[in-house]
Amino acid sequence: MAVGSGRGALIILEGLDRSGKTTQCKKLLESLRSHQHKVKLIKFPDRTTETGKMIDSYLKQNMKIDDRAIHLLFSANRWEKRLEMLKDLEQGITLIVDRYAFSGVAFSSAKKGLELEWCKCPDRGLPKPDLVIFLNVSSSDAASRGGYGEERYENTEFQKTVANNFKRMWDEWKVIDAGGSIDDVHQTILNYVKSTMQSVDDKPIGELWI
Ligand code: FDM
Repeated sequence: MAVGSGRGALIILEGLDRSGKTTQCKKLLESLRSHQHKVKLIKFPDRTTETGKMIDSYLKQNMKIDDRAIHLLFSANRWEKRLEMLKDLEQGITLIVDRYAFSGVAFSSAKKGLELEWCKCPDRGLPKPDLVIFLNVSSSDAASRGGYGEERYENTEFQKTVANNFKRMWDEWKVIDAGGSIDDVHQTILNYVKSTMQSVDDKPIGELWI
């Protein structure tokens, strides 16, 4: 593959907590970098910005926020990165993104009274991924991988509902069995990512859910 031709690809990794998503994002970054690809890793929520600090406080259970208001904050946390993401992609930098709007929808719509369609609205128009990889692990396996921490949402019942919500969106994704070895999962991801990077070329960047 020619390095540096065309725009970068927008690659999203999604999955339940403890699906190995963060490990796989890092391995993917290292592997692409070692082959001289221009690539960056970003993560949502980005806890460093002003919205991110509120989200962090909410997740650590230090602050109560209305369910819809926190949903909008998670979305704002993505919108504030939009221009930077578009600029990077146009400059040929591939972005690996650890969680995106799909987490936003899957987690929020696991709460009472929040419809999936309502949850999608605030993220409509964000840069559209060229590839979404979902690391699939059963919620009980995920819970047994080192156990959950203290953060909000880290319990088996809630994660089961989240898993079902992800399934309602995953028709166009690459769903990978995350139960395999770290290296096998990495190879599978790498193959999908490389073919996506070759295919984006100069195709315009789409808009999510439009
Ligand atoms: N989460 C993440 C949401 O509820 N909405 C979102 O839009 C995003 C991006 O925040 F439980 C949830 C998912 C997870 C928590 O994620 C923090 P990390 O990956 O553990 O930081």
